[in-house]
Amino acid sequence: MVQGCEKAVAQAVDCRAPRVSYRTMEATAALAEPGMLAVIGFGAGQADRDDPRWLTLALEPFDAPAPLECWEVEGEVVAGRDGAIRWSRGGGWLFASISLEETEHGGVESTAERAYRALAAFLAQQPEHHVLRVWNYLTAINHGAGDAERYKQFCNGRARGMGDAFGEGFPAATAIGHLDRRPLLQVYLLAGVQPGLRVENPRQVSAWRYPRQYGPTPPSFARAMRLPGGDALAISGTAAVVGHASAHHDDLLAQLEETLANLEALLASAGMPAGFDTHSPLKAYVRHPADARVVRDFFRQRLPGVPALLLHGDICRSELLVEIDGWRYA
Ligand code: 3EB
Repeated sequence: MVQGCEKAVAQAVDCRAPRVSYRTMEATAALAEPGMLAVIGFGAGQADRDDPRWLTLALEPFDAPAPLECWEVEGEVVAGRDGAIRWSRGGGWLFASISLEETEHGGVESTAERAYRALAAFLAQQPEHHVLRVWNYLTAINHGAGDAERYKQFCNGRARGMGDAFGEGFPAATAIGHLDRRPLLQVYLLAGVQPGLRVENPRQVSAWRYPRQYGPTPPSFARAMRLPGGDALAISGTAAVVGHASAHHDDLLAQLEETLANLEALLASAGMPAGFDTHSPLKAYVRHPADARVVRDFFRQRLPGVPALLLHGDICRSELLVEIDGWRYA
């Protein structure tokens, strides 16, 4: 196993980025496919499984049946557990996930710190220790006023837990509220044997430079990450934020257009081909279920052919109605 990783290090420039796709199939069949690094299921309808490559997220999909998200790599995949962390590796890439109940760790801030400390300690031991992309899903993200809002507490704990493992700069990220009643924090990530290239959006203030009004700890993420090898862009959660301000309060269509403008600016800034295609899977997190139809129509009209997964989720600022993240392959 270690030998395989060293080989991956030597060949990393040629490493093909994991390919992410949405597929309607059985989890057992997906997990049996060669090179399957991770399979993600959405919503309460998904059963738990022993396989560390399997992750069920507490985000309800608007589609039935919902597809699975599949991450495929070139090369042999091995998987295991390390304490609360479930991991898999293959082809120079590492998938790691951790799900913690807040009730066992004393609130969202200390749970976030715990989760990131555990991930950082684990990553420090791995050849694939360059964190490229992180997803965070937490309960009741907008609950609480001012600095006591749970998202802001999450940002405090995340920053404290990150430590040196994230010292080379922040990864691309998403942070979304799920509606499961359990106070559950789910964090998962993609890391690699080589660092990626951080990308910022010229239309937006970098999140780590947000002014104080957004909380005591600015959010720790890059707007996007070009994966080592250059053939894939991991796009962070992107919303109708211009400069540092939320645009178009209470106007869903205007927020969608602004979000798309942000996504296009990000592609240009990353040196990726313009536009999204049939291999560029995107997720839309939609705050109000009644808005899902409008979001679906927007994708059909403005992003035709793009695989889109719509999930019920709360965006980290209560005035934002929708957020989009995903992948663009060169
Ligand atoms: C924004 O632009 C919207 O805290 O990890 C987007 C992506 C957002 C990631 C995070 C937050 C995060 O600020 C919110």
